Amino acid sequence: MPHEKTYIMLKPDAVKRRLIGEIVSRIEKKGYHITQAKLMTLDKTVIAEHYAHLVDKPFYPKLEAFMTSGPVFGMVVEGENAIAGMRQMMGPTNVFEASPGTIRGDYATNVTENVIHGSDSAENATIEIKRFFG
Ligand code: IDP
Ligand code: MG
Repeated sequence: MPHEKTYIMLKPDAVKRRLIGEIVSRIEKKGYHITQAKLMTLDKTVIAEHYAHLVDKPFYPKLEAFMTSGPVFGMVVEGENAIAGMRQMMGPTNVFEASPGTIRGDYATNVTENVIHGSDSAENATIEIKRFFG
């Protein structure tokens, strides 16, 4: 399995609910390394870039308001097969399909406010790490 870097972001709901420690702990216990991390408050411009595939969706205004509502905790997470491995730990986008044991399955009850973002491909991981860590 390839050694990969992925961009993981704990969304404003996770930060407000003081779940940073608990989720970071799960990522570390899995065996991944957190090699960069920071709290940041995102503006509408960067959210529109990050969610460019969703800007035309009817729920986008709600997503934009949510993602700019407070600080997020961005991380670079590294390890073997880290991109797909983190997506598996996160659970699916739709929280109602997320099994207990996944991060979304354990902590989220809302489709928009679903606690965590993770890159979905190697190409996007590179773009997102550059976007948020330069
Ligand atoms: P992902 O976060 O699992 O990669 P994406 O399709 O990239 O899923 O969607 C980005 C984010 O947009 C989701 O995590 C969620 O916060 C929000 N979102 C996606 N689909 C919906 C929807 O149908 N209704 C409301 N919010 C949505
Ligand atoms: Mg996505």
